[in-house]
Amino acid sequence: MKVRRYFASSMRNALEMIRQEQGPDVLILSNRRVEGGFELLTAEGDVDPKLIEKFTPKAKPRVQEVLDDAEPAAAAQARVDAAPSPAAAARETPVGQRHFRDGVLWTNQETITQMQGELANIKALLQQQLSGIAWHDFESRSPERSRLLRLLAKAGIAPQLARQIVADVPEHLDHQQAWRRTLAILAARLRVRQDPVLSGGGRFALCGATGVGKTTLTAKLAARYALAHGSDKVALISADDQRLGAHQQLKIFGRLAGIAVHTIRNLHELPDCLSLLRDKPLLLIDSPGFPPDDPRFQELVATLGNQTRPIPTYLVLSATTDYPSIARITGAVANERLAGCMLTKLDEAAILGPALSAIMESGLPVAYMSAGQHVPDDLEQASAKALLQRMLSLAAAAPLRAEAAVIEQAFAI
Ligand SMILES: Nc1nc2c(ncn2[C@@H]2O[C@H](COP(=O)(O)OP(=O)(O)O)[C@@H](O)[C@H]2O)c(=O)[nH]1
Ligand SMILES: [Mg+2]
Repeated sequence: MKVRRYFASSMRNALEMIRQEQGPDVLILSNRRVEGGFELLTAEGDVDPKLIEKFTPKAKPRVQEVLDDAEPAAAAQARVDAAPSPAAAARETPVGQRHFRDGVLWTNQETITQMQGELANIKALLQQQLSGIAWHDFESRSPERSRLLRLLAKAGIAPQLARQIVADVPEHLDHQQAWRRTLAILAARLRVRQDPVLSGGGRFALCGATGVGKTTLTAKLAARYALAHGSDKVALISADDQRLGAHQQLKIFGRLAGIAVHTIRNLHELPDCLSLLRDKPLLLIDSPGFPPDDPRFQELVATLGNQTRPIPTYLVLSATTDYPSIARITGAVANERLAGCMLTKLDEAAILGPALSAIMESGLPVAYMSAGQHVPDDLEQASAKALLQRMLSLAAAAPLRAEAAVIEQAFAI
């Protein structure tokens, strides 16, 4: 075995030199800071097994892994820099930090990954225990509020939001009063936009994820308006160039209802189409569904909002979507100018708190809601009272009590 010495001005350069000369599979025996740079010792040729055992308990460190560990440069370089020379170690390193023993940088990726995993487990365990302790403490100090918290959790209200809501309920109220106050706070947070489309007409667009019911809702709104004012007073634009047969879906409806349907292949065609249909008292734009993190989703919403006369755009949300998914959708368009949202599939949802929580947190007013597939019958103006009543009757019918673990999330750190 041959031990080779490398010297470079920085740790990164030294590692790069080693990699170029010896390839990625090399045993690094030690590293240390010396005057003017870093010195690394590597083993070449047949390596003494005892040496391997001493320096690499699990696997051979690879240069690439060392480089990986060196990223992000600032953090890891600081660690590398902190690695003392053998002589200096005893003098300079406080006892608690002597993990770089004898100036050796432990670069074994497997060991680091294992340690990271264990630390993450300990962290999760601590967080869980602390939130449990906080919850039990809260329960003994504020029994009424904790009772309210359980009720909200059973309805599916997101734990953190539930905690904010009960914090606004005064302590001295009896249970009936406290519950009424809780519902009043929920009703105030659940904003509603009164009949924006059907009452006065105008130009509107519907956007949202795939399959939430955008096209069905577009058809329902168009049919309702046509019934009240005549089918020639409304036109539809199908901008869904993504889903197979999407244009066709709306065209068939248009033929049946006697409503004009125009299709566009991309958003560049929108301004011309809008100007063609400028005399229609109601113009509805149906759009393709995108996953929330798809840049085309934001682009679509931004394009609709950036027209010469911005088009009020409504986010269509399905009540059957779970809280993290729906919060991800509302989060993706949080910075866009949306006029509000519409909530579909209320008939299919077994719990309503998750969707309502995400809506309340987004601040988007609800304009319409639908609880069925029938065009145009299954469409109603949104009402906070009706939504909350539905949420509570679903909660009452739910077979399970809210799990303590769910409520403890309200106290998660
Ligand atoms: N149960 C129920 N189904 C709905 C509702 N709204 C839409 N749907 C159905 O959901 C499916 C997808 O609807 P669609 O309008 O094509 O969704 P889009 O991809 O967002 O345009 C269709 O089968 C609709 O009939 C609703 O309120 N309740
Ligand atoms: Mg559609």
